[in-house]
Amino acid sequence: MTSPKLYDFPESGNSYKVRLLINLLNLPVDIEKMDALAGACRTEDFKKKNVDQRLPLLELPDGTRIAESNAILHYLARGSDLASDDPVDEAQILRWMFFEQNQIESKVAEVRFIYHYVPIEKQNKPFLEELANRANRALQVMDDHLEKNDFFACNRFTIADIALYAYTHVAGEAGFELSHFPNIQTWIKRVEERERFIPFTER
Ligand SMILES: N[C@@H](CCC(=O)N[C@@H](CS)C(=O)NCC(=O)O)C(=O)O
Repeated sequence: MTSPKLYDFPESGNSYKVRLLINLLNLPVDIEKMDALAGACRTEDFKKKNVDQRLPLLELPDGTRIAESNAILHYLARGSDLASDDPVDEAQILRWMFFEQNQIESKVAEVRFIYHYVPIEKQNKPFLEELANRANRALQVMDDHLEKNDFFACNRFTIADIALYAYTHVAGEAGFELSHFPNIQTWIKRVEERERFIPFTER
């Protein structure tokens, strides 16, 4: 193996982040699609690759493996203009990538997952409502930041934007009203105008 290999779950926004970065930077990465919904990463064999048994997972030519979408973005973007070597700028990028995992992935994406995959009779309505309230607050934080900034960190497009774009642009699928967040809507267009951008549906 001479190129890194991405174990990809095409329906996952976390996997999409990595595919989007690979395309934007035109990186030589082999992609192996896995059907996580059918339990493909819950096998003993896959557990040997990633103890957390989730996707995406990046495997380097020397056999080293990197789990967690944002760690993979951080690794693959190093040295490019989507990352930064400056300690303060790098911290600002990471700040928004941690926010993404804490506030967007674990709330907006969770609500979207429940809407899509949990039968309505099994949905816990009060829990879903609380999660949606918290997700709306997180979207408001993003919208407020974007009122004075075109992008999330360093005054330019970085992997922080890629991380946040993945689940934010499909928030409507989870019942969130993106028209309440006009700055997010403008930022989404800005991201989608990038050269070599690919949509979530390109799998
Ligand atoms: N924080 C992790 C989340 C990974 C994750 O939850 N992956 C899901 C898909 S979005 C998965 O592999 N689910 C399959 C399973 O749990 O069996 C990341 O950002 O990579």
